[in-house]
Amino acid sequence: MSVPSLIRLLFLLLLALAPAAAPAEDGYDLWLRYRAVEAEWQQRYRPQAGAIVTEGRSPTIDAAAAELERGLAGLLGTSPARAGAVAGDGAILLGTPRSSATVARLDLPLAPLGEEGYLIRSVTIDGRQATVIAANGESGLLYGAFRLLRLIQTRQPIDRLDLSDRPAIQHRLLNHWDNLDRSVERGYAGLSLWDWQKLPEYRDPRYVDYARANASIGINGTVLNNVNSNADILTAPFLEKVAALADTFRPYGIRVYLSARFNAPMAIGGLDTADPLDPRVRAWWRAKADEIYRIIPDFGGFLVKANSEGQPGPQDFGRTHADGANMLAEAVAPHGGIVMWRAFVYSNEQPEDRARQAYSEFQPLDGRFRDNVIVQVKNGAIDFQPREPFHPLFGAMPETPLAMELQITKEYLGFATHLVYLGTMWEEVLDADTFRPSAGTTVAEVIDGSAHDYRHTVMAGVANIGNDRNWSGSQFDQANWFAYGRLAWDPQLGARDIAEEWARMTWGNDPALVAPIVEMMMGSHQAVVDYMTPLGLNHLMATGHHYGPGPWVDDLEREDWNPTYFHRADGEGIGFDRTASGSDAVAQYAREVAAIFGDRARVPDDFLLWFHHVPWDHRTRSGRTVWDELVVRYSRGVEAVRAMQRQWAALAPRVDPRRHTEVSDFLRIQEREATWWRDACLVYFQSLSRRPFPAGYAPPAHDLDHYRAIRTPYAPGN
Ligand code: GCW
Repeated sequence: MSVPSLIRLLFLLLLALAPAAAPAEDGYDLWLRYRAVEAEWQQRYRPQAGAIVTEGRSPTIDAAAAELERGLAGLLGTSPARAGAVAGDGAILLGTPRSSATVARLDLPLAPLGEEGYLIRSVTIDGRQATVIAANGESGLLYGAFRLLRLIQTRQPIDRLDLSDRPAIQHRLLNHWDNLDRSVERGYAGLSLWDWQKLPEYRDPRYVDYARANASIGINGTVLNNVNSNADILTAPFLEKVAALADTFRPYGIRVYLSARFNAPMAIGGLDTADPLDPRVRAWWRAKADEIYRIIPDFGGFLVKANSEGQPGPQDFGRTHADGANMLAEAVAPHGGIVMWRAFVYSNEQPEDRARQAYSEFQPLDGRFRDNVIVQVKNGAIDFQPREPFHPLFGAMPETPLAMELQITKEYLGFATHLVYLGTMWEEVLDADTFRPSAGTTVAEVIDGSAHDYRHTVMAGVANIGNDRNWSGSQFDQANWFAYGRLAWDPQLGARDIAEEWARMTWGNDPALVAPIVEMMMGSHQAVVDYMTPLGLNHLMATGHHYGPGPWVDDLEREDWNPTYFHRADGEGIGFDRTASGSDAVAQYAREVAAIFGDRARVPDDFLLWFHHVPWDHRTRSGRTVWDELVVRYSRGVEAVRAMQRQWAALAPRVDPRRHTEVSDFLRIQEREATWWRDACLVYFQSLSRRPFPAGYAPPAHDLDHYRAIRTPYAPGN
């Protein structure tokens, strides 16, 4: 052997002996990282992880067992054997009373758990100590398996367990705004995961990881295509592709749904009308539904955006939203399907305040929908703005199940680069008191059906998922996917608890890591509101792509697309008067709520300019004038981002370098953009208020023309 090859050999030998460096993490594993627990926890957990016992088999039982195998192997470094019977101490028994005679024999209190709930208990089986994960339905086993893993991932004891859980909402769905060419409307995480061109033959293994991630947080349905939909998805070749995805997701308890284009009978069916009362149109949809259910027997149903932003709908034929929804509902009813009909409608011909239009259109239709129709309402009345008061429809349609639609993807909240945890925003809406029918009836209770005894309950989240390695476009945006799933399962959960759970699973359990991460997350939504749209301002974004500030824009074709429509600032004051002296949108809320929002002295500062037009010198609750308060809040928002930068920098020794660097770099983008937002908005508003900057606050670096001249034509997601 030559000397150089000897040196090489020695070098390789040394390398092999060096302690193995952990592979660079890129975020692909999400919150399912399953990195090894600390030695003392290994000691505690291992006795409970002797074997994984399943008496019966099925794709879902196998998926649950495989996840336990994978998780325990990573977390505990053991590979518990899969067994068909409890043979020694430490078994994890997984089964329904149907799949497992042992589970049936244990006679556990499963009745209150429904089909998807689960129970986990430390038990003794024939003298052997075991942990049983039991459920009525197999998806409950999957949820129970993920729960057990989560206990370990967050370092909770598992030796004396007695817990159970069930979802509060039946249909916990992702809505993908994915187009058939793989572009994603409002998507900031790469292309669509669905590789239509290679389906149905090629099933990207990533589809399974997608399903695992969703199952781990309880999501049980996915609408595959954009609500601005293309009728081609309903043609036979595409339905075969959809069926392949449905087959892949089924073991994970996930059903597929499709967005249906209302005029599909014309676009792909050769009819000359899509009138929902025309018998030929009804027959076409019934046949289409039959065709879908033949190949996807558990197809979930349709989601529809109709007569909204140019989409076709029943009003094109002189019919109502109820006529349109009921026709589709009739088509899927024999198969057990549902129709989710979106209430996001507004029309330019209507001089009515845009915030009022959905309520005006839908509230009078209460009780006119078939019983498998759910009306899907965004969390606020305008459009996923950084902060909106809860939508007045919640509580106002007792005879019609209402779904809540949240936007996980951050169209109006800094895209994927800004660190913004949405859990707190969603919690704020879910906890809001509708006062309908009486005080204490929260939005969450409307959505989970308890307030009005809804027959169907649905939560929908517009997905932030694409084919980026980290799935969501940034490490921290994964938290929003996670939080959405957890809240859809249980809308009463606290945003802080969810953040902590996610932080532990995603970054590690070191308290010196968890505490600052949770703190960053908990303050991040208020920060973005402050530097973009404080005090109840909204829709100040630049045109089309909604990236960056454009509060001066006043020349768009529709009045209610212009930021100036929403802020109404002039030399005298600022804000949209939605009280009785203005559009009276407050009257759409319960009397008690209207009394608060409609009163300048009682409305929270966070919603002041949403409901009121006030003079620049109006005193906010802080004691400062509205102008000074704007300056303070915009500046505070930027400062909050800088504080996050410092907090994150201090965590460098505790976080793997690749993910740490990515987050640091994104925070730099956020700091630059937050500053841009603050400066552009303040320079613009000052050109109207003509007030000086309060002491201690420096005026922006440039003049208004500078900010107005900034163009960003290639912003993603448009
Ligand atoms: O927020 C707006 C978006 C549109 C979207 C629409 C909707 C899918 O800018 O991109 O279209 O809402 O929710 O229908």
